[in-house]
Amino acid sequence: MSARELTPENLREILSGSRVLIPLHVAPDGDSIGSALAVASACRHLDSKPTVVSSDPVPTTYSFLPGWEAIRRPERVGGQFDVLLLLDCSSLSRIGRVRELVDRAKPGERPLIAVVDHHRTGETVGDYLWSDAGAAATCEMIFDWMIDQGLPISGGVATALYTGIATDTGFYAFPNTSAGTFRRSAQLVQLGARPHHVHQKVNEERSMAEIRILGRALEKMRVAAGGRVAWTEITRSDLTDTGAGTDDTEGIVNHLRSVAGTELAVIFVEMDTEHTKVSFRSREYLDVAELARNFGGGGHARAAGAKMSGSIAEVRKRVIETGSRQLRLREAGGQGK
Ligand SMILES: [Mn+2]
Repeated sequence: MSARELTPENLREILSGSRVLIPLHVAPDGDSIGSALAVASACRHLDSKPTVVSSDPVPTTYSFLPGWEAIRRPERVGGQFDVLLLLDCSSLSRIGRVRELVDRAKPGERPLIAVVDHHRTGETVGDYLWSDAGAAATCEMIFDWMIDQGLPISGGVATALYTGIATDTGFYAFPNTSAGTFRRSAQLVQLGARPHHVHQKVNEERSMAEIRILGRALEKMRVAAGGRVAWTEITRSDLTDTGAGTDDTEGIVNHLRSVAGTELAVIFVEMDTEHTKVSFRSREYLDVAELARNFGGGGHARAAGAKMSGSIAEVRKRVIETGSRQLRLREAGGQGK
């Protein structure tokens, strides 16, 4: 089944008067949360009933966003839905346990699935798809849609959209940052987003545990492929020792990439004895979305991830070997630096 193109008018029409289920993706980030809260607000102006739901705990970092407290866990959501709106992801495997809410719908009562995403992935589900790999964030797409459709953007919604754009661009530092990113952000500031406030909340209110796990990860950092690969690993005992949770490990990988000479940075986080979470970053030329797809994951060219089966030691061996090989191939191809 191939999805039909989702136009701004379609999206309005689909949402209007509907019961809309809006899942965050697993390991929700600022873009996932920001876009979901903005669409939920738009839904209220379209006489529809939105439910924002998250399979994973929603990071408290984002609790300053209005509507954060209303995000529900799947076990607290019941009833029927007319529409399932996937934001910032395009496959049911990315919404964790929310999938069960969709799967249990009786035949004929299956919700319509619409997708709004800026990731480059081969695999997509849905009846309607709006995909724009050129957008820096899903929040950029939602902002454009709300403006196009004349939907009101309150100060709270502007803050949510601004936060998604700021976090997905590394606060306007990643290569996806464009003039359009700044233009939209400027409009969002005029509508009430406060850049300093968002930066403080997202980047300057870390817990002691988060700083301790960062220290542990940096201490354990190793290099491979003559220094072009930097990697580290976090085991369950590292988490226990520092009092950190797995969401405290988000962002550590960016520190690894900052080492001069590094093209590929990788962090391995032990979920349990048989599952390992892997995050990838690259600096200039290695397509880590492609690398992550080898392991069942995905993402962007410079930032991607995968959840893999296998002990941390097995996964590390496979990933470092494949990553180093892809780096060599890329460089032998003459398209390197
Ligand atoms: Mn995003």
